[in-house]
Amino acid sequence: MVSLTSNEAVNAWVKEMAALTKPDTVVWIDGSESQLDDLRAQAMATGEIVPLNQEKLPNCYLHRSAVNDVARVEHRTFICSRKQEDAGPTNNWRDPLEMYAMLRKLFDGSMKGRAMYVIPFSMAVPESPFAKFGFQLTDSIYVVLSMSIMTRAGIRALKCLDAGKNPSSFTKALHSKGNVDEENRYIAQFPEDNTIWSINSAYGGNALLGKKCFALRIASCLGRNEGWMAEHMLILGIEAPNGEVRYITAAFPSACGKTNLSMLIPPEVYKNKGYKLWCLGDDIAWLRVGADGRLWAVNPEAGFFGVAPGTSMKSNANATLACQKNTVFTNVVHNLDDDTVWWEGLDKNPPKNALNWKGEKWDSSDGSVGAHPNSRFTTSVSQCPCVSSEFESPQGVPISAMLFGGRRKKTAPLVYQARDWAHGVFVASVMGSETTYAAVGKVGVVRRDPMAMLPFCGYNMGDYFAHWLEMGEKATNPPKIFNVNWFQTDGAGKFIWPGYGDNMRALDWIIRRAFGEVDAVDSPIGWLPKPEDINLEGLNEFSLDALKGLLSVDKDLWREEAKSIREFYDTLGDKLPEKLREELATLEKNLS
Ligand code: OXD
Ligand code: MN
Repeated sequence: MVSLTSNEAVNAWVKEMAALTKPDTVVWIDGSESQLDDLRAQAMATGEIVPLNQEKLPNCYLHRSAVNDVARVEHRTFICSRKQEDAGPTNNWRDPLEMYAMLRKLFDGSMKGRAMYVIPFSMAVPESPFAKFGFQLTDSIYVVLSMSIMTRAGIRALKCLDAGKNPSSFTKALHSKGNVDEENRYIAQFPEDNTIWSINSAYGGNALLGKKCFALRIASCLGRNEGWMAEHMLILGIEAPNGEVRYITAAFPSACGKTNLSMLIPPEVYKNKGYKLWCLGDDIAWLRVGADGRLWAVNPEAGFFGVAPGTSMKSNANATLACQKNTVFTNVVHNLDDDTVWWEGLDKNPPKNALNWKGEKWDSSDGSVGAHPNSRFTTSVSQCPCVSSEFESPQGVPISAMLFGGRRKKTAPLVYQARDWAHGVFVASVMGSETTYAAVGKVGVVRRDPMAMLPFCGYNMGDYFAHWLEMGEKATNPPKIFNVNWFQTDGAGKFIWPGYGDNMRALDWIIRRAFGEVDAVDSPIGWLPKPEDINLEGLNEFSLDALKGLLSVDKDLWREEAKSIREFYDTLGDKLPEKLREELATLEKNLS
């Protein structure tokens, strides 16, 4: 097919990549439903996607990935900057020339017998000043269908790039599923070339290159150079009964409930008073300083790539309702009785006549799981019942508070506020989460995951912290920074805080605090709420004493914490900003 653009830089690159990968045909994706329908028909014919019950789940499909290709592969993900120190100690690094040379061999002829799809896409609304454009080349229809949900793909993006100030500036994202060979799987980012090469995986985070590879790893580098930020954050609007909406972001490591918090349904007492919550995004935020000195955020994505297991009408009704149509499910259970889908935690009735995520006959009687723990739904943000009216707003929304946090059985209180921006950067930079059985390795040890960006920061972590500190200088009215922890447990290992919708009670304090409408008490680690300022109305089984426990600071545990923070900082070398060392020294002094 002929190119959809006269943009010479784009055409020359597509031609070069086609000469390397040698597809039978090159197909440009225009973003039309009719073209996507054709592709779905082709993918159904080969079994790449399976149609679901079109009455119960209109335009929904099931895809099964290769059994060896079910998750992001951090150990095979590389930052290929010319200097190793620019990738820093937290990233795998390869010399770009060596990496290109090695990958060229793998890409050589990798698309033979297949079509190469050229997907023009925009991260953020294409007309927005935040927008960044890219092209993904791929030999996977699943990837085309998913990218069409997750990004603004097609002619609209192409036209905005071509009409813009810099039509030769775009991200070059090359993807081939190759033969899905684990041993030769590479996810390589070349920040200095605005380029991503990914081969031998067709799984979301490795293959939908607009997401982690572009909107976080490459974008974090663009943001550093251009003075903005790309962060692993949800964006949420909290509407008060008077109609005023205040916006927050929250960064938690994977598997700590970002998607659930971004679509939270407030408890009855709040609903009855007229509070409403509006979702703008569940995973990524791009932030810029506005003319008013505040930080403004957009979600660069157009879709959710959410974890299915545990998602239900009880835990997250909004996500469950969002994926009732126009959704691609990956690696969930296929209920053969009515061609619907199921996963652990959806309800208590696993289907009897079903296929598990591998496509094997399955009925749960042997105790095995049916859906892969990392199975996913890919669906449009616009289908979320609580989508914000500002979701498509080109300038984004002004952020009043930023939340950080992980899973901590003890140590971290339910919520506390950093004293100022630099202290907030410190708190975020040492954010930790206890590992769970979901990941290989020792369970219950604290993994430091600065700003939840450990696997996603495209450059040296020390430079990244310095960029955060600079952004706080540029913003005259930056958001207030808070740390939250929903996961403290009692002696029996049971969660103390009810979590889910009741997290609204902490958000309520945070948002009032961000506007100076409520007091706080100083402590060695930052400002804590007065227990009586957290609204417990309607929470009958939860006592003020329990809340007091959740808001206490155990100095012994924190002295241990400070030691572990020092060890972590020592791994970052001399790029660690002096300001953060001072913040650590202040914490140590406060605890002595
Ligand atoms: C994700 C992740 O898939 O953080 O969003 O792993
Ligand atoms: Mn994520």
